[in-house]
Amino acid sequence: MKGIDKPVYITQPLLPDLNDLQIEIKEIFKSKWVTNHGIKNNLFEKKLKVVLKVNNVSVFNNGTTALLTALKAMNLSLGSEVITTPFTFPATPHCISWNGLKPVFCDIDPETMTINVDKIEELITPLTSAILPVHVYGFPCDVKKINKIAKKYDLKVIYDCAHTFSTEIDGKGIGNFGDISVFSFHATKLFNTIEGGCLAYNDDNLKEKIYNLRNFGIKNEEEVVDIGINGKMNEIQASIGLLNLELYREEQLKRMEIKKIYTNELSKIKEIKIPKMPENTTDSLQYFPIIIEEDFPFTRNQIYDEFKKYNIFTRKYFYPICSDYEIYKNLESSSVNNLPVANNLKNKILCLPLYGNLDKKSVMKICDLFKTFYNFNK
Ligand code: T4K
Repeated sequence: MKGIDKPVYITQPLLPDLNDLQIEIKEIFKSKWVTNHGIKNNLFEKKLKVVLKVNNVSVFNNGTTALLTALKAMNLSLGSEVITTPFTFPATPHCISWNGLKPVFCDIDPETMTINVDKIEELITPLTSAILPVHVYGFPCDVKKINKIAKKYDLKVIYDCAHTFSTEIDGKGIGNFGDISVFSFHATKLFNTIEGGCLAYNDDNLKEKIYNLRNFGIKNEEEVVDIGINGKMNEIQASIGLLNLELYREEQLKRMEIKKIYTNELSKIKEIKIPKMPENTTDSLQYFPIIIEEDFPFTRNQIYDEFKKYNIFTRKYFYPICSDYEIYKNLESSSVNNLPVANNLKNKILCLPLYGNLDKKSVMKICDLFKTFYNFNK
């Protein structure tokens, strides 16, 4: 079978029309106010509140500084433990560690691939201060159960919503669960500002604290009241956000069509499992992960390598898992015995290309290649 002429990557950034961006940039240049809580930032936050259906939004220069700040804003005791998932991007446990806290890895649910809520309580110790679950690939965590556990043990909940822009559970924005939620607007995300992110939270009392933390802890010209960071989004990033807010819905519709083709074609192969979104949840369409079962003729790694020969670049998100990293592997919670599901899934998971501009011919090519691999020995 012939390969594809141009490389097909896991994603392609959603970019606004260059002429529209030029108009925005002209305005910014004219104003001479290019960063530090400018007009575009304020407008962007206002619009995001509506889209995310939350009371407060604070934008950041990337998702990682937003997550660092979210943890800092929770006032967790230094050295305390934060229960999280190993099945995530390194930023999640790294932000815990950068705050002088200890990540404690909890296994994942085999269906949703998010933190296994039935395993959280056994990891709680007198040192536990928070839970940091991740709505991985867009699949929501069991927010009700997490809330119940948090209440019972008086723990803070910080949600990593990097993959769930615009997701709703029973019509409620995904940023409404837990104490605070973190979104990433990186170029690889459905909705992006090239680099960027935000915090969403309903507690109005957090607003001033987060505002200060995002800007070195500066309250005013003569008072520095907190150990802050430089997390500010610049005005060009905010402009891209404003323009992309007009475009992301259409991008989602296009992705939905691609997902339909993948699902129709690949569900014919029973050795390929396609995780299902719960009925009460809208899909952000951030990623399209599939699970290559053991009885498929090719392993996940073989498929990944084969695709490369055809100019198709799938991704093994998330392999290795965070508990495999040299820096975390000696933690007690990193033992394979503690994380059997995550350790099994890391060798079977494969994310397929998903972006609006991906042409149907390439999608069919990917599906046909799977069928060729499947029939290889037949
Ligand atoms: N929490 C979670 C659960 C996350 O997934 C992430 C980020 C974060 C927190 C932290 O948020 P940020 O601080 O990043 O806002 C990418 C992204 O860099 C990262 O944002 C994302 N998660 C992660 C899942 O994916 P890589 O190492 O896979 O990126 P890279 O450079 O290999 O890009 C992937 C593909 O995307 C490329 O092969 C081609 C395409 N691409 C990429 C870029 C940057 C483009 O077509 N154009 C581009 O400009 O991490």
